[in-house]
Amino acid sequence: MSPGIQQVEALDQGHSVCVKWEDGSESSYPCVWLRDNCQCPLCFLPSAGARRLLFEDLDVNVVVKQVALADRGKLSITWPDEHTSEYEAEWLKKRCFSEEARAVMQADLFLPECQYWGSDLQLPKIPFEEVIHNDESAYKWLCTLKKVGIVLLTGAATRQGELIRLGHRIGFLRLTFYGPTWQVQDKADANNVAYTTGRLCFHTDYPVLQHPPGVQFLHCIKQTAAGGESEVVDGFHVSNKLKKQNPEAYQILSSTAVDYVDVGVDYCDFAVHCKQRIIDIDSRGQAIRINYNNATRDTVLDIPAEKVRPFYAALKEFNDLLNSAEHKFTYKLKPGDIVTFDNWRVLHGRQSYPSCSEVTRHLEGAYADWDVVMSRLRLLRKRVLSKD
Ligand code: OGA
Ligand code: NM2
Ligand code: ZN
Ligand code: ZN
Repeated sequence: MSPGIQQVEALDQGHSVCVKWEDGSESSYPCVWLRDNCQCPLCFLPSAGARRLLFEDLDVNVVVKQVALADRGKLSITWPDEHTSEYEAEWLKKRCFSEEARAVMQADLFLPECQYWGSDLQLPKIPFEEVIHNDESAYKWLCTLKKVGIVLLTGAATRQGELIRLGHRIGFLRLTFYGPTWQVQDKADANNVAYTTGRLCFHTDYPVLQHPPGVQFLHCIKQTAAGGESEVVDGFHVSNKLKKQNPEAYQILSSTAVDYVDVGVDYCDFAVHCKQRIIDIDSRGQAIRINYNNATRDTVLDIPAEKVRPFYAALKEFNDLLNSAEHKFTYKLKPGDIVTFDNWRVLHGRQSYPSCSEVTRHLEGAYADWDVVMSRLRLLRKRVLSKD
């Protein structure tokens, strides 16, 4: 239970309102924000949870005419044009502008907690059918996927279509040029290196798309006896290491726009080009997305000739760190396993396997966007936590 309001007063010549809470703390709210967020039916459409008020109709210099503590402990404001607004204590408390309160709210919305790992990874495992049928299991799956970046779902049927079911569980899958789901197997005239028996070095999928898929699912339907092992590495952990050990390489990889290309035919014909920084960073210099697939990195390299060797040297440093025994985790998918991972964070690869006239290895793959996955996670959290 959050504390009630004890007292309210206008401050700053009516430009802000100070709320004194029953627990002794205080919060100050700028009036322009209060007017902008009036919850009355003229200003807010509850059925959409959205603002009706037009920005044109907001006076950004607005001051209060009168503030009062209304019935049931609400903040009540009368504005100079006689419009009135009421704000509930709990609603205000959550939106307090203090640094601590904002940090709590942001953590609650975006779950930024990140557990780094290396070769010591304890691969989290959950039975697939539990995730499909049980909300607690699905919630645990998505929380772990967000925090650790990888979860193995076990015991799925060894036929195509299980990822479609998983897609329905979260909402919907991300359609790409390779189809709603796609079959990873050795193919004649392969339109992607993934569709051969060759080794795939550490990569993230689809950096050629402006908004690469956030989450990837790989369902093992058939596994070869020899070879075909999977490898994963925590790209955020390795990026942090690179930043410490070789700041210059980190600077180059986080600032150079690299061209990617993918031209061919699959779900439909495509000619996709995009520029991405291999280590995408936020305003604090922290890695937020790895965009690295050596196979689709374009032959076109849009940097001055004198920057080419330093770029390759930087990429070599990163690639070596990814492949160090300390960082990579190796495992082999069994039929019925579905590996689910953060394609913005975790780089994956596979060992080569013998080519054969018949199909000896078959994975079905699919993508989802983080928006859809996080949306389902928040809804499951609400349902699961309101049960107890
Ligand atoms: C892919 C891929 C992994 C595997 O299809 O992009 O990384 O184990 N496949 O075949
Ligand atoms: N597949 C597996 O970036 C890529 O080309 C990743 C995508 C073919 C859907 C491979
Ligand atoms: Zn209003
Ligand atoms: Zn891949």
